[in-house]
Amino acid sequence: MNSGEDEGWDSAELERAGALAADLRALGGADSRMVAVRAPGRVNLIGEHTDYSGLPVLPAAIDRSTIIVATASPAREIIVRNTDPEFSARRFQIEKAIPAYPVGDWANYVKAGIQGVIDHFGSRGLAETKLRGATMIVDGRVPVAAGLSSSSALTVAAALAFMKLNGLELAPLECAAMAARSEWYVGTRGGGMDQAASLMGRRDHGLFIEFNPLRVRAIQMPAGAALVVADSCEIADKSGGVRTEYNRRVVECSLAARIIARQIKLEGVRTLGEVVSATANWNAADLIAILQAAAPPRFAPDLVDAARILGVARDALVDELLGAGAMGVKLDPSAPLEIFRRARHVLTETERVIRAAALLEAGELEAMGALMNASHASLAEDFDCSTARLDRLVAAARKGGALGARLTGAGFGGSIVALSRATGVERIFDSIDREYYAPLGIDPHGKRAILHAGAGASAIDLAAA
Ligand code: NG1
Repeated sequence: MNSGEDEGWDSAELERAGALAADLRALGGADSRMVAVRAPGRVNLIGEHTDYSGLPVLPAAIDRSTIIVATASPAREIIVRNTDPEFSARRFQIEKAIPAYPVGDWANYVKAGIQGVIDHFGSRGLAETKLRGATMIVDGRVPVAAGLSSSSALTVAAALAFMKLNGLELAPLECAAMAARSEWYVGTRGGGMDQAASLMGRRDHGLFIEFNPLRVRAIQMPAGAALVVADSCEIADKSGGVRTEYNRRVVECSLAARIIARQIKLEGVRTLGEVVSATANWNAADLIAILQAAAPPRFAPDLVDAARILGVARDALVDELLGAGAMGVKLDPSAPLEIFRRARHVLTETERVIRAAALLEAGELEAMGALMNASHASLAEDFDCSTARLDRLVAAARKGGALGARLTGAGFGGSIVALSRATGVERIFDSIDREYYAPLGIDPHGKRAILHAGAGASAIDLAAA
């Protein structure tokens, strides 16, 4: 999070903020203090479905942002409007535990950001009754449901706006850790990649992000490299079936970690990341072989067999893995829990991420592209989160000369990212227009673009009058 005046803001964003401020003033009641926050979306270069295992990722913040302009209000409530008429205005009270709107409501991400601030500062002794309310206008320009993290951009922007109006500050890494957890509010057990990328982005840099503790190393994008993002226009609806699929994978990865840990006599392990950090000179092949020798490749979702193999009581395992109440994970009772293939993806992907960081640093674009291709294959075959359409789009990008292409984000729809030389972008566009968009009758305009790595979120003061 940058707080310097205009830091990270381009002129178009400052103009957007100015227009939102005028709208807010026109609504009346603008307090003497008005703030503007920008929070970017992100594209993930490589390291997919590794963050919630506490394993590294390599995304970049993008030059598409959500902006919130907000003013403090004396009432202890949040009034939030959206410039997109599809999202109607919402009003809610600031409480210790803010009740969520029905699943799928856009403003749950605003609530998530604000609840995260209430929890974080509440645990440090600041009562929520001391927090001021706000009137906010949101203007989101990160494509929605496209795998570019519009949800985290909104969560981060809401949290920062609320903090800034209340005079609260956090170091960027602390803020990223807070925001990562706050998005659990909407029911997805995500890792911290999106929020960290949105907060810690750096212009023209990829971000090698490690977890527990959160660490970020910015890596300069090689000169002459271009990142092409193309939207499959297949909606990855994170509030519907995709959430169930996503959360199931979180459970599958944790089960795999527990089984490996039991074999190699590690206590208290919950994630593959903990297995990796406790194993000197680890490599994916060895850990996968241990898993394969210890357990069948899949378990029934009732967890009876899994508990037996782990030597624990089934009820305790259910509680630990699925949680309870509204935040509890619901498993599809007809879908087995895939342990072996999920772990194979996560562990080999981790090796790819570590190599990719070194390759990006060395400007080795061909080799980096090959890793992106391998990542996509692993996501499709082992993680089962690609779709026929994503596969076609990836193939079309490669046919157009991309050095590498893969789905980006959670998958099940959404976007792909392709690595190219700047000079090769037009050929990639031609290929995906011809091979993917034209047969589907989709106008490609605005659906595929070059994205630039951009600066992380920041908040600035605006004059209220
Ligand atoms: P998107 O693509 O924003 O749904 C999700 C998670 C990430 C990460 C990726 C898969 C959230 C907010 N984001 O991203 O943490 O796990 O999937 O790599 O849950």
